[in-house]
Amino acid sequence: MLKLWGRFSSINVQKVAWTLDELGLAHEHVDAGGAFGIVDTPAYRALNPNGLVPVLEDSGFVLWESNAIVRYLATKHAGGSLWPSDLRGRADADRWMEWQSATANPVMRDAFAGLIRTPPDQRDAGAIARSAARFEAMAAILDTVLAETPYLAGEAFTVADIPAGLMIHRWLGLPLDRIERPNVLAWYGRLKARPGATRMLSLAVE
Ligand SMILES: N[C@@H](CCC(=O)N[C@@H](CS)C(=O)NCC(=O)O)C(=O)O
Repeated sequence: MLKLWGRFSSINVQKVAWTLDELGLAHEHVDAGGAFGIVDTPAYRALNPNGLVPVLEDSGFVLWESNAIVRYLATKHAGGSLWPSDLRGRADADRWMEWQSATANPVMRDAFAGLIRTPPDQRDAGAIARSAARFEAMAAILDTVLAETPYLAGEAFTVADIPAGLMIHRWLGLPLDRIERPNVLAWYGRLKARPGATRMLSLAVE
């Protein structure tokens, strides 16, 4: 039986939940992290010594690191489609997952944390504005790629689209002015139309 640990306000937990939904995999879910706590208990630390979410359990096999979990699930249950089987297609999809977590998402962090998780009187307007301005360059990269292909790694939906799709969902939910990105918006519309995306792409940005 699959068991997912982690609060849905975490984009890293959302990646795993969307993948589970996409693959139609029944699973147990336990809210953990943030206000839910749990992550500092010895039992949780035995699962993930980092005390972070998400964690996936698969019949005794324990895995943390959201991208690794997504790749594990996609390989086990959708090898060849969500996780392409040809080397270059797979590397292309993998690249977008790493780009989202290592390059693009950190750029948005100050805008997100400032606007969503910080009381108005404690916000650093300069840091929010700088972060939002820098993220426009990330959105522009997506818009350029998506002018050429309907999905990030080509003609078909793959694991590449999940982290970046969630990041854009978050970006579109921030109360700020954005440069219009028609190709990003069209792609986001395609993602939202997927039954597997409904639950995670309907979440409020919090
Ligand atoms: N690289 C890790 C990062 C995990 C991470 O930083 N998780 C955050 C939420 S996004 C967390 O657990 N924060 C502490 C908490 O929620 O209590 C991954 O992708 O799984």
